[in-house]
Amino acid sequence: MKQSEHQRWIMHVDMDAFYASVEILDNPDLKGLPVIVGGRSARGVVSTCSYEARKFGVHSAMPLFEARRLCPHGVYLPVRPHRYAEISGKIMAIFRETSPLVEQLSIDEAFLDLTGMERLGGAETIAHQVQDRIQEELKLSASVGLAPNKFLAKLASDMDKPHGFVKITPEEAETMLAPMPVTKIFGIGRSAEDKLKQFGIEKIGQLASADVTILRKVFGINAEQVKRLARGLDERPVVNEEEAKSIGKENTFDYDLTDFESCRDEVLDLSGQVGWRLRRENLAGHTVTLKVKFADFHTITRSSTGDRLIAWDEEIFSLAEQMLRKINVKPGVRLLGVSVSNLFRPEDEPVLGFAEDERMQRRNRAIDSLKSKFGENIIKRGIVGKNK
Ligand code: TTP
Ligand code: MG
Repeated sequence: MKQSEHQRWIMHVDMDAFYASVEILDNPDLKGLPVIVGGRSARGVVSTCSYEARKFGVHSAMPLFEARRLCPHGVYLPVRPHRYAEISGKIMAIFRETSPLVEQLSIDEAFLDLTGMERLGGAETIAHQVQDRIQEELKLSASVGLAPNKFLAKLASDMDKPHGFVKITPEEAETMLAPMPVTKIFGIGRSAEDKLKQFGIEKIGQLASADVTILRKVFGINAEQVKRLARGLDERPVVNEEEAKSIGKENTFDYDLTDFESCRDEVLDLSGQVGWRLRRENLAGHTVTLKVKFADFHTITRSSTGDRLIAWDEEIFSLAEQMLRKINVKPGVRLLGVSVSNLFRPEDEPVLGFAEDERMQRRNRAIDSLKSKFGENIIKRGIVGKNK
């Protein structure tokens, strides 16, 4: 197959032991000690820990009591989300000074598109400069991956942690991927792994040369894309936040939800909140996205794009619910999110008046006026006829 038209260079940066590193930054006496950050919520799990603590087997999402058993001499600290967000802002500012195309993935990681920066020294030099600036200006350690696309760049940043710098060239990508387990491909979770195993596919190399008809049985319409990833090919662009603008709401639960009904109730409530925000800003969108974070932090998103503009609670909910129905929530859901993207600002009311159901419009308007008078929490939408 032909090589993609032009050579891109994508950088992925991921901070090392982020929360723990910030705690050590603010209290240098902790340097070199096993520092475990977590707690403060009802769940009592480890958020993250320093690399010294990882030697004892402590890791993210582990119950704190287990961490204390493995590492009784560790320094246990509560999370300070505002402080981490503040530092995260400074890191992202360095990225934005470096490239006009920055896509933040989470509090401590982002993609930067460094394509076409030869005049500024080339992608590799710039990537080193970013890593050095984080170290010198913020006194924090980051790991860097530099590669022709997002998939490889993210893989690379994780290959030599902490303070790694791994570059993958287009030529070496396929050979390097071949012996890796299929789960290294983002989106291949345990269930896909099990199904692939039934076809004798365990390594990325086998995936790359597998028959597409077999892959369709596991990945459906995404089969071709998975096969391309397995060959180290990925065309997804780095997307700036403004372009990715969406209106959404998520909710993290104190206890994992394990049944469809509870999840549906939450999705209904979230849909109402998102709908209200959309209408308040006089926006409507084409795409509804459902985000599900499971108890083990594995996160999936499902999107559904309609051909007409969506702004009413019921329409958002109906699409979100359809997507939820296809997801197995039994392993435990810790977070649900609903968002609407592909936003447009209808010029005037009639454009929004596409909904056939007059009653639905009246109901939404009535709720909106209550919410704007008394605040967002005055009404929580629920399934009619369900006993709580
Ligand atoms: P990660 O980048 O996954 O982890 P890390 O930065 O602590 O360590 P690494 O060097 O392996 O990248 O997550 C970033 C932060 O997100 C982490 O510092 C704390 C938070 N987090 C949680 O609160 N719970 C979790 O289960 C995970 C994985 C992360
Ligand atoms: Mg990190």
